[in-house]
Amino acid sequence: MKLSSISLKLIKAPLKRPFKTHLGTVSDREVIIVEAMDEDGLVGYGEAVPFTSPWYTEETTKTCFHMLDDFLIPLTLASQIGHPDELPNLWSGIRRNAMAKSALEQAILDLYAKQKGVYLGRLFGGERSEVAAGVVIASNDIEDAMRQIEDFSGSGYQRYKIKINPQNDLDFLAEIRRAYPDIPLMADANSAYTLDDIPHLQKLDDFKLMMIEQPLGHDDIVEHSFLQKQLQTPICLDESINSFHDAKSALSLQSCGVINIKMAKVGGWMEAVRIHDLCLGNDVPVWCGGMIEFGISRAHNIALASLKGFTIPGDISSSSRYWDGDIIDPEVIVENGMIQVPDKAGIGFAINEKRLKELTTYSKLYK
Ligand code: OSB
Ligand code: MG
Repeated sequence: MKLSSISLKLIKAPLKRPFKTHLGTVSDREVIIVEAMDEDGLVGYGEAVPFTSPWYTEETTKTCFHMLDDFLIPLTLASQIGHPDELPNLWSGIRRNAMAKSALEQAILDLYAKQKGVYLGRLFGGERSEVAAGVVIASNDIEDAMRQIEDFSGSGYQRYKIKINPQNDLDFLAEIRRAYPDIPLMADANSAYTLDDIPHLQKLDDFKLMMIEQPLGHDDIVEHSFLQKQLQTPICLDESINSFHDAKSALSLQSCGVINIKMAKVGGWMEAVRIHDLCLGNDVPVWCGGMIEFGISRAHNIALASLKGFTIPGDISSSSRYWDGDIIDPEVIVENGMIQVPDKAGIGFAINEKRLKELTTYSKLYK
């Protein structure tokens, strides 16, 4: 395929409201936009979504920029690849750094799909014309959380995910169930519990949760297998799934009933699709996780969620959930709990160049 230059842009914007978990608070979001250009003026877009500190993954905005700047981009520009399929092999000498790889792979795949004139989701077998939307409530105040659920319900979200920890879980869930006995509800613990909490976690079985996400250690697969056998509520793994290999281990050990696939965290489209295919073949449902993302990442997620195995509404919410003005045009809109899957070439959304420029704090071009 033709690839003539690549650019990186650092962009930054405040969140409409702070995103709070027991691990900390996110109030401002900084990501790296990757642009892959060809000689005909086509541009493919990717978005690298680590945080500015390593609270959720070991990668940060700075390490990610460094990996792209010093290793991934020079290596990729120096070797004229024939097809994006060659990227995993080309980058195999660079260990981990999944988010850096994912963003560059996204940009190159978007460019490739635009060169072919085909929608990116279709390139990987995606068939859905719309995807079900879910939303995350991340607050440490129950009244604020209840207000958010009320606000979001206007868009008809098909799944609500509430951040929990051992201090607030019973109060939060009881209050939500009192007001909304039947809404599709799940809880994300972000590793707030240990195996000592089994009797406490068993109490959560009463709340009819769709699943509990990542109750135990962020890098654990074995203890979750033990815990799953003591809980009725299915476990969903998020932090523990960083590769196809992790997913295979989790399925063999029956550590979970559901997997949250985050393309960024597993190193990009190709690894995400391998995990999807594995889960589909084993009747394990998957959903598309979120990273408090801007529109380019959202567009890639919508394309991924158009694949057959994504049967549970994920973390893909409207652009306006987090932003006063997203960088894509049109923005992602949730109506009656659904998001329309575009059918234009590549990611299927245009870039809002004006907004992108407003948010850009630094940029660098590579030829
Ligand atoms: O654990 O799923 C998580 C956001 C940032 C880091 C970790 C997580 C999340 C979310 C998704 O919960 C929020 C979203 O993108 O809407
Ligand atoms: Mg999670």
